[in-house]
Amino acid sequence: MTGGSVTQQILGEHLVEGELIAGTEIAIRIDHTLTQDATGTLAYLQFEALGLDHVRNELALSYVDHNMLQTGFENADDHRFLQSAAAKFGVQYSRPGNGICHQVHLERFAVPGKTLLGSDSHTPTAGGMGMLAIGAGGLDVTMAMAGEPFTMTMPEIVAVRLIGGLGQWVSAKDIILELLRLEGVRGGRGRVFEYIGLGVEALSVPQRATITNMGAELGATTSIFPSDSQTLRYLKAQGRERSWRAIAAGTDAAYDAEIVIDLDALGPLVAGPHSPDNVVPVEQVAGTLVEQVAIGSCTNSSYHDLAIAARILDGRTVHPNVSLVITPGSRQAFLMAEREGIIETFLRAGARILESACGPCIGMGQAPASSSASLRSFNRNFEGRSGTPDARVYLASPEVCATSALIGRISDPRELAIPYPVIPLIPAKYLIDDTQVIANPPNPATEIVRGPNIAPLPIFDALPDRLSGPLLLKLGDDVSTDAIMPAGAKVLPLRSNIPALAAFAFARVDPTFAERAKKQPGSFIVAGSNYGQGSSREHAAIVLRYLGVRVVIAKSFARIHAANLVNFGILPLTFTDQVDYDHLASGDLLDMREVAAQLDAGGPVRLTNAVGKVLELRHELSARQRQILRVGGLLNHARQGVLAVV
Ligand code: MIC
Ligand code: SF4
Repeated sequence: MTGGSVTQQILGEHLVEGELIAGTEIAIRIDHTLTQDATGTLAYLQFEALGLDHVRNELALSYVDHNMLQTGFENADDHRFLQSAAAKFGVQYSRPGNGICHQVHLERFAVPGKTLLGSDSHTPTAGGMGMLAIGAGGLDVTMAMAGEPFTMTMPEIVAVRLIGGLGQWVSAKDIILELLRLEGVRGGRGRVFEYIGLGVEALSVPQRATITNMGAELGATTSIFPSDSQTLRYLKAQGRERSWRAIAAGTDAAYDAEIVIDLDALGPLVAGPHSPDNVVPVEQVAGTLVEQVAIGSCTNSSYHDLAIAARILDGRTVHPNVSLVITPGSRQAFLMAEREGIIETFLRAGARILESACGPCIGMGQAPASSSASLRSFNRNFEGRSGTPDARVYLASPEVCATSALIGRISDPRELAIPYPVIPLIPAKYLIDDTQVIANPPNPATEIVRGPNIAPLPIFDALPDRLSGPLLLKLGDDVSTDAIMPAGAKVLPLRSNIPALAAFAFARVDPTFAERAKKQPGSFIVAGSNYGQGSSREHAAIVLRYLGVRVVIAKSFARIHAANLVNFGILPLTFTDQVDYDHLASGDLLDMREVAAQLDAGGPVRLTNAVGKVLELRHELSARQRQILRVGGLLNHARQGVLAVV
């Protein structure tokens, strides 16, 4: 068969501009969009600001799954805002309680061969279905809903060849943890991971989705599996076989690199604090006391994940010092678990069952006890993300989590004195009930309902020709967006109120930051490699811009965050010579002249530091991005008549 890799085939079918040459700018047509509530409010405020009366892409979904703890009016107001915006613009609305966006999209909407752009970094989950699914900032998703193509740098395509088969007690989570061990959190920058080889065939769609989901932690543009008989089986079980088409890499498929993982040789793995790539075999951390175990999140909360955990817990009770919390990934998984006695098993074992939502994964409740260890089947363990600054969070498969909950220490499930539970990877038929998704034909007459916490979008000015100001903060490598703009139960309710949210920028890194920034507009930030890794939250760019930050200089940037900086008019620059990082210190006054001309010239961008030394920096901005920056951001750019479809 010819046709190139799966990635190339789907990109080729959706290509609007450019060529599929790695490192060059391409634009692709987007079929599906998804937003979640924590990024969705801004996305729909921005859509409203474009002045369009309905979404233009094939299928737009608005999920509510993050901001679910209603300790004040803010989150409920946001839900009401989202529901009314969805009704007005013709967006389907998945109600709170219906499940985590990625899990529900996989179950009920994902289609092999189509493209999906989502305002959440784990959007590539749908790659488990052979869909080309990419995470992006909310404004990029807004533009896709406006029918605009999505512009990105064509990634390299890396083949991940799976050979052999998973042994007992070894799970899909261990495959992606192994890749994180091999490649690290920067290993996926500018790359797509495409899974090939005989080891792929035995993996079910939910297993594949665990792998593509956590590909986000590699910093990858996306991850994808072929669409094959497993995909058909899954779609049939979801009553959606009509959405199936076969997509396989052609015999001529050429990849930029290949990584081989021998599944026979894999054992259970654990990522230790505070990074998803801090991966070791379970034996190395076995014995670590855990006070909390959490099974859930968009990585590992499928029906099968719940079923296997229940079989391990069946007839036993969790260790008295362990709080076991379970968040089923979707209402479908929850209902099936309830119907089949899985929920009863959990309850009898002493588990605490939460609603179908992100919950503890984003610090929306269930913050662990001070300086304790929490073991989670989730995808991220950045410092402080759990809501407890000194908690140590470990990541592992549902099998390791359930076993450890019984023993009270991180434990190897292979040492359990029970036979390996054999459970079909997917049921013959899933329980189908789409009543909690409101299909909205566009109704421009609908009034959008706004609560008092929904603030107007800030208005940003154009890029001045001289940028001079203080270096406010100098940071190290791998700074996550959780460090830039924390989430959690206290801060997330402010997501639709940028002035209030801005007070928390870098709060865990430097509590004086927001106040200092406000007083010194035109400021700079300096960071090491992979600045802005992790989430897609554009708030991590908007609040900085709101506080007057104009330039971020880093050794390198994470893809989504770099795009978000441009979208909100912050200039991302990199060091030509990495030692120049050492020539900059917090408090330095920096000066950059003739900014637009320097950017357009394409050569080094010169900046003078505190002692008059000229540093040569670089940018990787396309002509389109320079134009966006010049006018102060993508929203200004779109409103100035560049939007093709209006
Ligand atoms: C996350 O896992 O960090 C989030 C919360 O889902 C984010 C989105 C957000 O910050 O709202 C993500 O992954 O993009
Ligand atoms: Fe939600 Fe956590 Fe998944 Fe983010 S990683 S979408 S917070 S479950």
